[in-house]
Amino acid sequence: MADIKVGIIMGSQSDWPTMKEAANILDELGVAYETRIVSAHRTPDRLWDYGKTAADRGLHVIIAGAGGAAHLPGMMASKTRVPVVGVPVQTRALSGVDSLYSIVQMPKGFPVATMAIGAAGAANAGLMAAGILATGDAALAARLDAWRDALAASIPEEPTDD
Ligand code: RP5
Repeated sequence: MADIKVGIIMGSQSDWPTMKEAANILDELGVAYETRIVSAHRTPDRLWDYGKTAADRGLHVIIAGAGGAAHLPGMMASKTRVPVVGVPVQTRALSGVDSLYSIVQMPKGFPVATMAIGAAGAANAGLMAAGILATGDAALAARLDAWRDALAASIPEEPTDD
């Protein structure tokens, strides 16, 4: 089994199309990860077990996405010292502002590194996790630098009408 240092967790199957953006980035960068559905409300015991065992299982970063009353990232941060990167999933009723506010306003002592709402936030969560791991992994650091350089190179200097 690959040495898995990143956990991608989400409150529901319905979050996966968003959270897959984080997984795609990690795939591009050659970072192994696990994926789990862990709902703060529907499967609280699963949340507790995941948080309780995360550090001992060798996880270095947890990417946690949820929508609406998005308590998963914050509760996970309460249960483990493993850094939690929160992704506010875009909801239909309130466009994800509810998710954002639920995740970002953590009390002092239990931080969640909160990303943007939706797909861009999930992709950035993947990049954030890779950046954290890259501080102790020179090969990954080189791959991440190359990824960033390629993105910069893909941006045209001038706009066109097409
Ligand atoms: C949250 O409720 C999940 O993270 C999801 O974003 C939202 C809706 O879940 P489903 O009703 O689609 O399962 O807990």
